[in-house]
Amino acid sequence: MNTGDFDLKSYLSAKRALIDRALDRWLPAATGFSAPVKEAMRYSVGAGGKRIRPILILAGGQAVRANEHHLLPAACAMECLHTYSLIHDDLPAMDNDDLRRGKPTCHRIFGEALAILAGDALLTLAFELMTRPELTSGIHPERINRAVFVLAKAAGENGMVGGQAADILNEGKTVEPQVLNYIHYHKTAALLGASVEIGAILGGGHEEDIIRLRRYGQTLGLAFQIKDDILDIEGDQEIIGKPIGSDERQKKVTYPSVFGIETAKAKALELLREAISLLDPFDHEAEPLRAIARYVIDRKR
Ligand code: GRG
Repeated sequence: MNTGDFDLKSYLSAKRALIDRALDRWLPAATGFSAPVKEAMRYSVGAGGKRIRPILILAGGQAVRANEHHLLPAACAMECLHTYSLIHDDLPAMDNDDLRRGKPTCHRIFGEALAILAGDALLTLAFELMTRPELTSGIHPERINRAVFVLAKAAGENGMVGGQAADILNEGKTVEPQVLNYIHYHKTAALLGASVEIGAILGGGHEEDIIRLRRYGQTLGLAFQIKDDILDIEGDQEIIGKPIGSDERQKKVTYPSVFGIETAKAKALELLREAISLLDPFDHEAEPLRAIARYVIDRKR
């Protein structure tokens, strides 16, 4: 069922506020002998960002009628893990970027060593939040175990790290479409897919719902990355918060570079339709996921 009158703007701002408050509560205070690393963690997490992955955890859970309190630690864990990947991606050894989320990158403010450590600490904090006893009481241990497995697999060499490695190794090369698909699915879609799936797992969803929501998340994730490639060509630098044209400068493999911009736009729309149709068996509880799918394609940043 698609009511079409879902107020996504209010939904997103309410969920962002909820997630931001929880992140502030669970990120370590910048005190003690390692204070600067904690300050760097807080700086990068607090630099803004759409919070799309944690919101997908909440929305994936809502589709299976979850108790939202059970999902909040995992939502924050996902944002910590995502922020680690951005900090490391910006390092001189990788993209060597000066700006992220409209602000100087972590290593530009805190130096390379602390930026690496802040990324490492955010990655490990993610798994701590997923399993911290006082945050997980009320969730069946098997569900926690499964959610941690999904997160680890999507983040590691089977997922985002594998995609990032293939991306770096293929810079400047002419690649087959299968390589492009590998990069996009692993670098981006894995974590977005895992977000929806983790929401469904921790929310107590049935097996067929979990599988369907995972497929929705992966399809949406691929659309998200193609839209990201398009924004890097046609987006507004002020709105995006970093210079456009960086993919071309770094000779990255992207959908527009392999297939052309019009085919890339058509592909993104096709994926949007596919993602929304995967939600057909769900009723109004999946309305946020439907609206988020449309937002992913319409977004300006
Ligand atoms: C360093 C292991 C490692 C991985 C890096 C996230 C990533 C993988 C690279 C960043 C470069 C990039 C364009 C990746 C594709 C995924 C993506 C679009 C990330 C940006 O995510 P958004 O748009 O960012 O959700 P915000 O700032 O809104 O959170």
